[in-house]
Amino acid sequence: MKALTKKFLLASLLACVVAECVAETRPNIVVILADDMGYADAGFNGATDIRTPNLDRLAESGVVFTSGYCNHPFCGPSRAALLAGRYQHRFGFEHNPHYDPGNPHLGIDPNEKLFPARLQEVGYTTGGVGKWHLGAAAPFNPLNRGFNYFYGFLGGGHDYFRIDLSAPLDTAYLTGLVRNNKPAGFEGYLTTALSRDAVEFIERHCGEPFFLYVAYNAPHSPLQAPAETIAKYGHIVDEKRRVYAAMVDEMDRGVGMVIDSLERTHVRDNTLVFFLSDNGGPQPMSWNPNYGNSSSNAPLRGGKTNLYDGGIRVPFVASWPVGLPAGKKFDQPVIALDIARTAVELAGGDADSEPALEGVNLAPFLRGESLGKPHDLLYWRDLGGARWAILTGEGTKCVVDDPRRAPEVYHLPNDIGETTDRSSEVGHEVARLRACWRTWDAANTGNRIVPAHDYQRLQADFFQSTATASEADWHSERESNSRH
Ligand SMILES: [Ca+2]
Repeated sequence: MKALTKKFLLASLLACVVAECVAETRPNIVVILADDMGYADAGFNGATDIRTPNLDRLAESGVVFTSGYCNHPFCGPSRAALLAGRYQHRFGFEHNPHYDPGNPHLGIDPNEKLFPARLQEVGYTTGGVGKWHLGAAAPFNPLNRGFNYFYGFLGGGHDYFRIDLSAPLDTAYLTGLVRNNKPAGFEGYLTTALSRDAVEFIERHCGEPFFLYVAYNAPHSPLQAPAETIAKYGHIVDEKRRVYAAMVDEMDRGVGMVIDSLERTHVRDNTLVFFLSDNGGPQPMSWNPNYGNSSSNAPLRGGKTNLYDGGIRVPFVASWPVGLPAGKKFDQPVIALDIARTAVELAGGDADSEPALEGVNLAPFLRGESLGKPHDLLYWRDLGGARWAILTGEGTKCVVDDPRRAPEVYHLPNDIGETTDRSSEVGHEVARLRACWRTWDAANTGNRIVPAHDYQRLQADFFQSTATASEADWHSERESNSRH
């Protein structure tokens, strides 16, 4: 037995030596996604009433994107673009899918190769933790779409303290969690449980190149946080914001757990960590003054669902100690789908096989090796193109947020709050940018995701009217047959 142990130790030692000789130079990749977090609600973006020491530590160790954008002003489509590395309209993902594990047609196009699958091809072990929201049936399951491991929930959100398996199936926020497709639960506060699982993934895979997607549902509604954390924010008068602050605080603590585990396992220096929100913070609306989570997007205009910057410009950081400068701000526009190309190219993977990734590898720009700007033009689309926006690399933005209104033009570097519409002065610019947007849109396809509320209505219509009619037909046919 002793001899065997010695043999084992010797083999382990040799394995370590060999591993040292062929030291991995490709970075590990960690993408941490917040949900509905306001642009102004991180310390590195100026928050003073909410404390985010771990996000700030991450920001100080890397690059803060002051003009970092997500691809859509709400959850599902934004995540689809992030993971596909392509504009989500290329494959018809323009709405939030309703949670329906029995519907194999409601989710991200099976022909899209998500970027973790491209990392798997070059030897990365890939894990996902948290919110999925890209379809709940088998064709859309993370394990079938490039992830070796997934722990979390497949719908668009979750209660932070409980699971209720007796709740109706479409009550996605109370579903059980899954770990590699097996039923799972969570202990305590969900954000912490997800963070703990992310840490365990890192501890299991720190000896090999890995990719980890930590998709928090925080600080998305429901507004729930541990009482003791809410108590830390007694200085915030607004009760909703007090809870929201505690949710951000808990998420920040989770980010700290993830960073600490990278340090503890000695892989922090060669791990590229992205942090961003999937869309801007939701704000009260004239027709729904209670809407929102009391987030702040200041000084941006609007919030979640808007194509003004409050809906799409988000807290956004990249940190890779051995590969990127530290303590830098990058002001030129970048977008969430850049993450996929950056990760795949740094991993030595294939970013160009069809469907090719559309983003830009940001690393050379952040190191100052590539001069100029990463993007000439960025695009957004909603409601099949009735709402749209286009942004130039210089920060001129043309936007139709309300389909009933004419395109507006803002120059963001000197009007970050989109207060002064310059469209009447620069009519030629409106025409040019609209033409550019149409050229981009020509390669898009129609939306294939039935919006959640429409989906419920269609189901209700089907069962309440169509089914009643078919039942009547069935019985009348039976009666008629029995008479013959
Ligand atoms: Ca969201």
